[in-house]
Amino acid sequence: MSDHEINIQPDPDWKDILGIEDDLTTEEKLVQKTAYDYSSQELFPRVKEAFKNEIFDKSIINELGKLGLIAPTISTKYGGSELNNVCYGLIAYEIEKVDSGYRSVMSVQSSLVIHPIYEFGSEKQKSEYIPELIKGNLIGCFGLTEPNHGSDPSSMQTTARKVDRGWSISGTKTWITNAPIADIAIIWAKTDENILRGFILDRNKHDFATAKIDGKFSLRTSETGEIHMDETFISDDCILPNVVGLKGPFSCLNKARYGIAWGTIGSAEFCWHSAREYALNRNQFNRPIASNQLIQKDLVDFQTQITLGKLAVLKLGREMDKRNINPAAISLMKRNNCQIALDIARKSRDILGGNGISNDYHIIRHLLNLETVNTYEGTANIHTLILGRSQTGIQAFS
Ligand code: TGC
Ligand code: FAD
Repeated sequence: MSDHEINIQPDPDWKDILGIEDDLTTEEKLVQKTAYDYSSQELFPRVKEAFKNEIFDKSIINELGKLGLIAPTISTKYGGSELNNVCYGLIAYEIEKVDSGYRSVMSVQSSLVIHPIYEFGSEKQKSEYIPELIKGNLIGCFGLTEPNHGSDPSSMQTTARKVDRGWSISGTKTWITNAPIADIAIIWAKTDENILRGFILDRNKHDFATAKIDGKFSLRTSETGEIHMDETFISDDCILPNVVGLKGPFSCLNKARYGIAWGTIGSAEFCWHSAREYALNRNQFNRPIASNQLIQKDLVDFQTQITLGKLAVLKLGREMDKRNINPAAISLMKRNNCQIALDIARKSRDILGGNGISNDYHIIRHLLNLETVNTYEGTANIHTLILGRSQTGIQAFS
């Protein structure tokens, strides 16, 4: 290396070359700092062991609740903070910098459990459940996927049969985040008239079983399971009264997919920064591997993709705060940011060579997690077809 090269320092703004973070309001920066401090000080130190031993520490939900990091957009009437969608995105981004499994837990509780009760629930359901869910005193899960119906939930087999003073629910849901530890489950089922409805099942009141799915090689810090319902009786007041049809679960997915579009940028950014640091400190052929053009190209590709993905998801959040956005725009960002994050994690893993596969360096964990994130909440293919339909008007699913 020449003297000239040694004296050159990285630009101080290399992490955020477009100054995206300058576009955040004081409140947004404060929320981001709270999420960053918690994630780096409380989640990061536990993640290696949690991933290795496939453990979810339930106290994390309480900790998130205490800091106001669950469902921050909900009205103060039910214990929320009435923050905007950008704040919610920034929370997902900071938590997923540590681990997609932890972000998953926050997303499900916020977007897939609290959101449907808030939007579609009765006043009694809202006041009974939302304040406790926001504090993290209750844990919820969202049951849409079934063993034979994942990408196509419209064909689901779970039924809700009308009986005297209530409903009898039968069916199996699978791959359900939080199911084994959930106090309540939002279950989507078809009535005798073949109409999709949402129900709140409560572990204290209703009879249903949740078996844990062990041995995942991805999202090992979050619990996943099945939900079995065999003529589970629930009373009339457990139906979500204010929504009918697939737009119920899909509108919850809009919120969660938006959070994923932010979260995956956090995960990708962790991998980029780690790979850069490693490349600057790792010498081969008597010079840092960062001196090689091939390595620099990867780092520049990471910077470019992350900068564009972050700018676009911030724009999406700002639009969601202003108006009802076309859900295809959310598909665009979920699909894009999952794909770039996966690519960045794979290439960062490569930059770390053999060390890249060690849990000690975290990148392999991010890579394995992102395989799930790219699949759940609509696979990359499904979002491609949603976007294809949006611009051609032609439905290519079947
Ligand atoms: P389609 O005919 O397109 O629509 C049926 C009705 O739903 C409405 N709708 C939406 N409403 C709000 N937001 C959206 N994004 C919506 N998309 C559709 C639509 O307007 C229509 O309403 P109406 O009133 O006219 O009846 O339905 P389709 O059956 O053709 O759906 C096609 C497709 C493939 C897009 C859909 O099935 C799909 O998105 N599949 C992917 C399934 C999926 O994402 N599952 C996720 C399960 S939950 C999960 O993964 C949680 S992971 C949690 C974690 O740990 O983070
Ligand atoms: P399939 O639908 O069988 O798809 C298999 C493959 O075929 C995919 O590559 C897909 O893209 C492709 N494919 C399918 N149809 C088409 C088509 N028309 N054109 C082109 N390609 C197609 N679900 C919940 O309800 N709640 C949860 O909390 C939840 N948490 C999850 C947690 C984890 C760890 C995982 C792994 C999954 C979770 N899921 C959850 C389920 C998840 O949403 C589904 O796995 C996902 O929607 C895909 O469904 P599937 O696995 O049945 O795959």
